[in-house]
Amino acid sequence: MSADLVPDELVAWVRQATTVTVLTGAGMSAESGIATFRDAQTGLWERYDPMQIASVDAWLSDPSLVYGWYVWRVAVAHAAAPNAGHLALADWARRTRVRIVTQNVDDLHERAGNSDVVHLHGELMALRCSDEWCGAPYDQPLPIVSEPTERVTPPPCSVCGAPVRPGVVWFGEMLPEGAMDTAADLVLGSDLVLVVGTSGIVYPAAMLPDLARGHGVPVVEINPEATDLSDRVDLCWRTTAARGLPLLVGSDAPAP
Ligand code: BJW
Ligand code: ZN
Repeated sequence: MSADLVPDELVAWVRQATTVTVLTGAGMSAESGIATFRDAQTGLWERYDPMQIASVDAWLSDPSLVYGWYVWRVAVAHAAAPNAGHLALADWARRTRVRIVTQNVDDLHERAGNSDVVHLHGELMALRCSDEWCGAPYDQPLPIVSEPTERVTPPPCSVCGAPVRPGVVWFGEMLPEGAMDTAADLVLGSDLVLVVGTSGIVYPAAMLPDLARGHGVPVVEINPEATDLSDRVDLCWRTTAARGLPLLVGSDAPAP
């Protein structure tokens, strides 16, 4: 199947669909220069053990290493721009009901112009107090960090003095309240679900394609590589987000 030709079956689904949900993962932002988690060589997790850094245990045992890594990632995300895939989804949303459910903690969908975005794993820019009873947001300027391993002592919360933490969801933590229920409702209320740039190994997000299919909603994977989900979708299109999505959205464009 050609990466530059939208599969016929997908064109038909896209043209018939009035409501689409797009589930995105790190591969969605790869062509914006934000490294994925698990891709060989480029993945952050080739250099750092994810369980060590993106985890509650790491936060508790070495908060300045964890905080410094996230401050660095905030700067990387700030410097990045939405790619052609993000822009195509925003364009599509101007004429079709397109809702985004993302595992990404960057804000590239919003910056591309999508307002209907559910963040399952939190948001990089939404730092907050680590005391769960306080949870006050933190909006002070962040220090400049040029290396991912530079340590930064988390500042104290201005309300209760507890350390400020990244606004993301680590393994073993609950997803933001209501996020999974909203995502499930969106998927079940769709005529088509696209799964873009995720390895499909992190739950409960990886349940959403199964939920859709179980209710007869066609699910299409857009990813240059096979994933854990590939055998559980209706169609796999082996292309990248920035190449495939503009072609797909173009196939649904109104006649001139
Ligand atoms: C391209 C491309 C291009 C490359 N174009 N594509 C049920 C069963 C089994 C386990 C569990 C379960 N329920 C819960 C668990 C435990 C755990 C879990 O899933 N573990 C698995 C590892 C087994 N889940 C949790 O703990 C979750 N919490 C929870 O369930 O709470 C309830 C609970 C609490 C306590 C006890 C029990 C239950 C929380 C999960 C939080 C995940 N957090 C992270 C870090 C976020 C912060 C941060 O950014 O630092 O989220 S981990 C990391 O993985 C991040 C991502 O959002 C997530 C998914 O990764 P993603 O997006 O798929 O990226 P990659 O790198 O894996 O894949 C990239 C893909 O892109 C590849 O396929 C490439 O081919 C492709 N690609 N270029 C398109 N240009
Ligand atoms: Zn506080």
